[in-house]
Amino acid sequence: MLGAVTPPATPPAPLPRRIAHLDMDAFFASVELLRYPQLKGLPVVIGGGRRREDDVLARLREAYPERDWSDGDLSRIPVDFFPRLSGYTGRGVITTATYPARQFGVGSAMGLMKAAKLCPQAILLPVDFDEVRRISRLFKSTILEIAPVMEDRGVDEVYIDFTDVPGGQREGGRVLARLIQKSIFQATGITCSIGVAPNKLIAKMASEFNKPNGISIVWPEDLEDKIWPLPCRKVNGVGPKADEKLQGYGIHTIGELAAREPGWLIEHFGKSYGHWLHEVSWGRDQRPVVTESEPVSMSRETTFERDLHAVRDRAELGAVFTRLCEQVAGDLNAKGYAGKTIGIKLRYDNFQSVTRDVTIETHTADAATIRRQAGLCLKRVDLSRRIRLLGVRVGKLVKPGTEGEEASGYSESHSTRPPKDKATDEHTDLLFPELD
Ligand code: DCP
Ligand code: MG
Repeated sequence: MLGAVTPPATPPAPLPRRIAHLDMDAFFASVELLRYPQLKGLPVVIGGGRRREDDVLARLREAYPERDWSDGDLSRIPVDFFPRLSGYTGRGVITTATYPARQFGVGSAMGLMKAAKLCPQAILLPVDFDEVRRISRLFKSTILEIAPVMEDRGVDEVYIDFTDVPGGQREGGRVLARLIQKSIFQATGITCSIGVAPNKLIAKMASEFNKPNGISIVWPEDLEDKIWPLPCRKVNGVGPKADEKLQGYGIHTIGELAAREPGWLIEHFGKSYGHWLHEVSWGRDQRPVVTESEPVSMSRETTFERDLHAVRDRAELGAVFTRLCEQVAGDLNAKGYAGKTIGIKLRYDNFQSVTRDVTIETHTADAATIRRQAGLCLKRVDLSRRIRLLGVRVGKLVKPGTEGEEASGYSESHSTRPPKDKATDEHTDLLFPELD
């Protein structure tokens, strides 16, 4: 017999990557249902402006002056008392809709007037950004107590690396996903959906498979069955333009994309995008879950109920402009940032957009300074046309105290309507009356 042999020390094999994507269900609408639980199960759409006070309560006090309605009474407001979509006129669009409303075919980015035709009985409520932010922070901190590697992807979604978290490998991540879902519901009262997959790319698609309040587990071997039948547009990174071009070549699904030679894709879509299309169609994505990202800019913008004119609507426009500057300053101060580049964005009645910006000597988070610089930017654009949208942005951000390092990450913006068109920068450089 040979003596006992000590096996050579080999490091344990790394666990297979399990990445989760979590997305809150009908987020802005769900936040409203916390305040008004009597609306659960009903079609509710969010859109048409920002909450200033509690509008419903104010109307209630007017209608029933003899009763003493207080904030605690919100959940007792009769359903009949809420504003309906029926008869809506204006240009608002839907920010989001509850699942019962979606059954009528209404959803994100649809005009409220069109939605009113499809579902006139839907209840229309404004967004409460403060509450949305509060719940957003709450659900993210709930996750961090359970799984420390989390990437913030915006107000209602995150990636979480399950790989090394206890329970993160059990049933492919289902056990941990269930725990997180339950904990978020206990903390916030809102449901979410989670996809767990070998990487971010597939996890992002998977979180949509079982919405609302669902969990989907995707294994590498599910590529053919679960991913290839999906339209190319489901890939995060294939936008409407790329999709149109793919369709032009008869490529409608991810499977059809995977069937193309990488060389062909590179020839038609360029080296980098073509190669990327090939990789994603085969479900490959090595991007890590990045735990910290810093905003590069903060902005606020608003679309007017009616197009405004710089001279004729000077007072109104001036007030909105000042307010936007104050809001951006508020956002900066709330998060402890200051910025050096101050810019404006305008969209004219013909949907053409222009942007202008200026970089100043020292970083600022001061509303009056932002207002002054943004006002100078405004002098550099054509103000003879009617204006549909106005926005203010502060960029080149730093966190005072964390010396010099400029942030390199995402842009944080708040819009009272979904953004989308890309700004075009024309240099008209005309001098027009100052707005004040
Ligand atoms: N949102 C917005 N403008 C958009 C899209 C979304 O202001 N163009 C807001 C409203 C949503 C929230 O962001 O409530 C989250 O966006 P989602 O796309 O995740 O949509 P929901 O959470 O509302 O619905 P779902 O259940 O499909 O995730
Ligand atoms: Mg969501």
